[in-house]
Amino acid sequence: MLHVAAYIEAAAGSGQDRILWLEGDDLIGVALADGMGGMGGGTLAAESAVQYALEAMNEAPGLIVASQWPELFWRLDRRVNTTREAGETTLVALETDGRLVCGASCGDSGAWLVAGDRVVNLTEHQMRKPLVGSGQADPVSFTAELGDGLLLVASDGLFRYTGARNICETVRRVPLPDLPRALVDLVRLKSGRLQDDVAVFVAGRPPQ
Ligand SMILES: [Mn+2]
Repeated sequence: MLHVAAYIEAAAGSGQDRILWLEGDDLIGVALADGMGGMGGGTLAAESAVQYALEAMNEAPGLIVASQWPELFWRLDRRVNTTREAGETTLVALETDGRLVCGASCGDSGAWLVAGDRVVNLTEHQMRKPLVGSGQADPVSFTAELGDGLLLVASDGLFRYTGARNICETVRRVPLPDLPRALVDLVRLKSGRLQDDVAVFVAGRPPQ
């Protein structure tokens, strides 16, 4: 099965990115959220969204296919929307059985497949708004063949501040367990600070 690694680093005074994942015998699932809203509302929304997404993935008998993901997101959207004090959040959630990758997203957190110097942006058709927790979420689902690709799921704190070229170069150079931190270092300022929270999850085949 695939190997996975994840890392989150908060920008000063921030900290509303969350990741949860599951590693089963035949399936890997991940949910990544970037919460919006002050007074802890964004954090609560992000934490609730990834937790509810993992519950849904644990309950589902097999791979949740693309056609099933929108309904699942609408259910999560209503649950976060009715969670007291919760704000809103981006959400990208997906599962892979090692062959197919199926999932959906709301907002600007993304999922890419990285293979050599090629990337496929699985979330390219996503809607930036409305977010999960608004009660009007507009999820866009996706399906792709994993192939030999590395699966990269990250918040806009990564994708906004670096590009495919740097990401591909880092994926080629750095072993998977160290990759999330190395990707965060791509967007680190000279001062060592980050401009936004960065959450990174990767899954890929172990080296032959
Ligand atoms: Mn962000």
